[in-house]
Amino acid sequence: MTPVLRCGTFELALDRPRVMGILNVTADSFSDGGRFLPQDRAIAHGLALAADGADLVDVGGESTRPGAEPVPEEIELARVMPVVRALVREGVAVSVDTMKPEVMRQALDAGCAMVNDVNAFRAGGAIAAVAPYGAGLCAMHMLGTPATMQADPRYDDVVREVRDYLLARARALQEAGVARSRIAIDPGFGFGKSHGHNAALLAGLREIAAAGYPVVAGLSRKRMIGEITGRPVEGRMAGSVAAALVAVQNGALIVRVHDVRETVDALKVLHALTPGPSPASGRGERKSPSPSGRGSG
Ligand code: HH2
Repeated sequence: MTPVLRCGTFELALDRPRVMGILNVTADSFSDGGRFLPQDRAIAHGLALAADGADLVDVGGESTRPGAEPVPEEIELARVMPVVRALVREGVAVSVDTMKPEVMRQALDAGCAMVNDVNAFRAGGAIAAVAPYGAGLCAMHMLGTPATMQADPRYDDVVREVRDYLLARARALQEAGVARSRIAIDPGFGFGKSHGHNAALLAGLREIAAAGYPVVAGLSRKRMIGEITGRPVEGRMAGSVAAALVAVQNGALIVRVHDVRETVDALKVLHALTPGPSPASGRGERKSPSPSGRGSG
């Protein structure tokens, strides 16, 4: 049977790698800060990502780049909610990238298909906010906070420590009644990791995937790509596409990317020319609609 990630009214069949398109409605994101702050532009870009083949469009209103300052809840809500509502209305499978329980709750009430939390639902009330809905949940590993995480990250065994942390967070969600089929995990490339840590995690991704939860990998345009290629953020597309392919070959089932069309094409070529995973294209299939996105949990 094909494994699926249950995402509210959508089901992502994981018989092939899936693509999550990044939509930052922020003033200061590292690669596109300010670009999609005007809401009409953000909505148009979200629709374009979906048309390019994004299975999920991940809407975030707070940058988590190293050194970023937290954004007040009202500002984050004002940034993301109109965009979330507009994209949901257009039938897009929307993910909300937030650490805040109230943003999670409002986005889920608006019909969000997934909550993507770089803080792995550690905020007080976060698990209680998401558990009653049927949406997908992505729990990511981060050492420290965005303000401090790159100061001097240290691990004894980065792959084992990140895997154990993610499994503990998945367990905490399941203990609150969240179905296993709703949970994805993400090692959090660049979140409290040196270049060596990121490289070790990419090489060891299969060990993390072996736990049985779908693995999300976000390498797009990140510093690691810049360090390898010597390119500034705006010149990292090819490097990012290559990194997405490596992640998929190492067991990632969802890649979080800025350049959706190029990544979808690359995954199609990977599939066509090598045995292994099927190409990523098209959108998540909608199952019988339940308008509020609430489900059995
Ligand atoms: N990376 C970023 C933000 N959210 N979520 C997951 N699951 N995995 C990631 O690797 C990840 C994430 C940071 O990238 P970006 O959104 O492009 O930048 P910023 O945080 O500056 O908005």
